[in-house]
Amino acid sequence: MASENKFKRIATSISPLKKYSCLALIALGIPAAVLTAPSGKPNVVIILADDQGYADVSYNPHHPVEVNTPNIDALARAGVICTQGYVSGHVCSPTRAGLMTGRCQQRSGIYTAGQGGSGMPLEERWMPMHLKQGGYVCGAFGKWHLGLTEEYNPVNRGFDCFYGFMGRGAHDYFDYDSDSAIKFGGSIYRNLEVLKGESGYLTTKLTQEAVDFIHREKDKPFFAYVAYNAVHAPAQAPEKDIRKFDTGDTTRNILMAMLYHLDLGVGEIVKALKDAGVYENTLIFYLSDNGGAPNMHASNKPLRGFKGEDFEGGVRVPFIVSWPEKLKAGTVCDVPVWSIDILATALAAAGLDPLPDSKPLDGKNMLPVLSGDQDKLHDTFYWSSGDEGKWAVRSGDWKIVFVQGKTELFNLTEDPGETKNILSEHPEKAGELTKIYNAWLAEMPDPVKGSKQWNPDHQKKKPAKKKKKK
Ligand SMILES: [Ca+2]
Repeated sequence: MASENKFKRIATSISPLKKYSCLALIALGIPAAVLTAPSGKPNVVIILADDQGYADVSYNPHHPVEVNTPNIDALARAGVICTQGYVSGHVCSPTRAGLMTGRCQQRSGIYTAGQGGSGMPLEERWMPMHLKQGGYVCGAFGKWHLGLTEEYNPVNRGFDCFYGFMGRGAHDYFDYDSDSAIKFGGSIYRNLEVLKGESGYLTTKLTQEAVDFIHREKDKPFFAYVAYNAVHAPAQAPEKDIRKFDTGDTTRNILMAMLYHLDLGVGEIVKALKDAGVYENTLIFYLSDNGGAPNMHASNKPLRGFKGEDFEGGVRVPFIVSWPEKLKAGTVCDVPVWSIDILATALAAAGLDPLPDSKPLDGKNMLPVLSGDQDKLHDTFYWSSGDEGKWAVRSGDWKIVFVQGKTELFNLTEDPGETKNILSEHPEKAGELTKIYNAWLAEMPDPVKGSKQWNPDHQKKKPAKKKKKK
């Protein structure tokens, strides 16, 4: 794939010895990931951006000229760029539900943002609960979007501390008290307490809270979940930063100023890890929760579509994994992985099993593919927003995308931009993928809420199969 070759050239120019050393180790039968002796359980940091476009990061060779993310690029150079890193949802809340449970969020009855935002089932085992077996101190910062009321607060779901907002997708970046009615993000909390009179640019504030946590907990293994609402709408940034950009598009200028602060935050978090002396043994994941949003004039080049769609632009995102003590810097991983693998990967890195009473994970440990020891992780990837009428399946090079009655089929290796619908040339492949989807869907429960929107006869009627024939 041309785009990935470009990624590869960038990474190779950064670390020309990486490929040689990895191949040499494999030839000797030594997995690269066991090169260095562990120095205790790694810290785990997830930096989750919101609605960041695939090309709105300057390590991507397709990035528009105005995009400049030196700190995210530095993190990429220090670790592994996953060129085919997916999220399990095409909007905010479903991806977060899958990330926190390591399972397809549909298994928790969450297909849409409204369902996840109303509260993920409490019986699920959440990522911090698993990590606490290993003595991890767990902090959540930023956007939650997995339930509005106290029982869903992160401190009641396994986290030891929380600074951020519980509510729906958006939050004002300057006026923290503007939305106490929870029309969107709601109040700012510290743990269970609603804060009043907080001030400052919210992205900067979240960074500071995460940095304070790292310094405070540096002597223990810790898990920091830093879920920025940047660069989600509303389009707001300090005026002086907006003026740095002159794209001819006011919204895009603001987006770039928001991205500037997000990138600064990544730099501050990495600096805090280094200052605290824990950077080398910290496993950092950087990704966006879904593709770039059209209303923010994001760029997902060269991919098709945006947030809210199952085309690649909606679900393939900037995705970096860094663990200096274990993973070679300057590596590119073209093996498809997805966000629900993060939990299994963190547990494997920590030498922990999932909690004995948790349901089976769908995610898998990514470390063997990140280190080059393994060239495949999953046979199939699924996306479904239930009765919103959108679903997709990727299996190998093939991907089928169904949108409200229209089916398209692509070969992603030949056509990563999903420009050519080859359904009529390969009807048997479309049938095969539809069958795979229907079998998967039949395993999934009804949604947690919004049953009126759900077709109660979906399994009996098999709408996906019927619609395929149109
Ligand atoms: Ca989002």
